[in-house]
Order: sequence, then C-alpha cells, then structure tokens
Amino acid sequence: MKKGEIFEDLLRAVVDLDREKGKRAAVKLIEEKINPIEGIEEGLSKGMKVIGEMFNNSEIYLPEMIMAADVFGSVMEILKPHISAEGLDKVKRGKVVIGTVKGDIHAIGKDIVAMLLETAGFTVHNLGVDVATSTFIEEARKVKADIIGLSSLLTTTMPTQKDVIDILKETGERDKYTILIGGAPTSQDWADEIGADGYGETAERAVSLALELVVKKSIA
Ligand code: B12
Repeated sequence: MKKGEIFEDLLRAVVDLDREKGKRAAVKLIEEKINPIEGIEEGLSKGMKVIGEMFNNSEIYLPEMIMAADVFGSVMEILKPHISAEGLDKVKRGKVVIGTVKGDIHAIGKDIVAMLLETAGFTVHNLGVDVATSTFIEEARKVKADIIGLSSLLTTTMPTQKDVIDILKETGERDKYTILIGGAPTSQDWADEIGADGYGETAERAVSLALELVVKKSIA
C-alpha cells in the first residue's frame, strides 16, 4: 500500500467517523515503517480540517465533531508508542508549561505539541484546557519554565494569549520566558502583534521553534 493511500485512509477515517478504518490504517502505517508524525499531519489533522469546514457549512453538527475527535484519539493511541526521538539525544532541553487558554476546551493539537516536545527532550507540564491566565504564570514560576506554550482554537479566546503576555510585561517577567503560540486561528502576524516569540503552525514547527529559541537564549 502506498504512503499516500494510507494518509488518505487516515483522513477518510476521521471524516467518515470510522474508528476501525482509522485503526487499520494506523497499523498499516506502522508496518510500512512510515513516520507516525507524517501520518498525524498528512492524514488525521487534514481530516480534522475537513470536519471543521463541514461544521462551518452546517453539513455536520457538534456530535459529529465530538465523534471525529474521538476517532482521532483512538488512532493516536496506536501511533503514540511508535513516535520516537530518533536522532535526538536524551539531554533534557528545558522546561515547558503548555495549555489551552481560558474559555477554550480544544485539546488535540496542544496535546500533540506537548507529546512531541517531550519526545524531543523537553520536560513538559501540560496544564490541560480552559487554563486560567494566572495558572499559566503561577506554574511557569513554580517549575522555572523556559517556555510557555499557549494554544487557542477559537477567535474569541485568542485575546487571552495576549493577556498572558501583557501580565508578564507588567510584572517585569516577560524576558524570563520564551512564549510560543499556536492553534488554527492564530498566525505569525498575530504572534508579532501580541509580542510572542514564535508561532507554530504545526507540532513539528513548534518543536523546531522551541529548539531554536532555547539554543538562541542559551548563547545570548
Ligand atoms: C475537534 C474540534 C472540536 C472538539 C474538540 C475535542 C478535543 N478534545 O479537543 C469539540 C467537539 C469539543 C469542539 C468544540 C467546539 N468547537 Co471546535 N473544532 C474542532 C475541529 C474540527 C478540529 C480541531 C483539532 O483538533 N484539529 C486537529 C489538531 C491536530 O490541529 P490544531 O488544533 O490546529 O493543532 C495544530 C496546530 O494548530 C498547532 N498548535 C496547536 N496548539 C498549539 C500550541 C502551541 C504553543 C504551538 C506552538 C502550536 C500549536 O500544532 C497542532 C498540531 O499540528 C476544529 C476545526 C479546525 N479547523 O481547527 C473546530 C473549531 C476550532 N471549533 C469551532 C467551534 C465554533 C467550536 C464550538 C464553539 C462549537 C459549539 N457550538 O459549541 C465548541 C467550543 C467549545 C470551547 N469552549 O472550546 C470553530 C472555531 C471558529 C472560530 N474561528 O472561533 C472551528 C474552527 C470549527 C469551524 N470551522 O467552525 N471542537
């Protein structure tokens, strides 16, 4: 079976809410020794994009969106143990506090970023979803974080990413942390506007950014 066909099956499994199809495709992907991260980005996540568009066009409703997230999660359970830190040494690279901002319960993308950062050698404190602005700051202080990761999937919760940065500026702690933002409605422009250090469009980009920025800081 070709790589593209497996990705297509993963995409279709999410869109058709077909858990068994997803599981079969995941097993195939592992048998064919394809990088699971590619399967997540090129298959599952693309399927989720389609689901989002269908929801937007009222072709599906909330229960279907919940079921799609469930299929995504089941397939991830199969892929997770096969995601390895190939080529990366096991040196701890720094501490990350990550969560989805207040008012927002989207978890999938943030959890993938958290998982890949962990695989890349970071110590990750995943605060979950609907995280209060004060909790991000308190946890970052408590664990002496190097990076704060803020996920937002709703246009209405994007300003909360800015709130975290603004409060850190007010308390004089802004420069203590590298702040990364992400989530579907966010962008590099938004990151620049609110004064974040980086924007990660995908989980892979989030990891490369984290590595770049931490190295930069250590030689600054
Ligand atoms: C699945 C889903 C849900 C699930 C979430 C389940 C879960 N456990 O997470 C459920 C059903 C609960 C849900 C609920 C709602 N949803 Co919803 N949801 C989605 C959907 C279809 C997919 C999101 C997803 O998981 N994508 C897959 C992951 C892998 O991608 P990702 O999240 O973008 O993450 C990647 C990158 O963004 C990045 N990244 C993410 N976070 C971070 C953080 C950092 C630091 C970095 C560097 C990078 C990074 O890396 C990730 C991996 O590559 C999107 C559509 C879309 N296009 O995003 C709508 C969507 C986000 N939802 C939407 C809406 C409206 C809602 C509801 C308000 C619906 C309702 N009427 O109740 C509620 C909101 C509830 C709330 N208060 O949060 C809208 C938002 C519109 C807007 N612009 O504000 C969208 C865009 C759908 C649409 N087209 O209308 N949703």
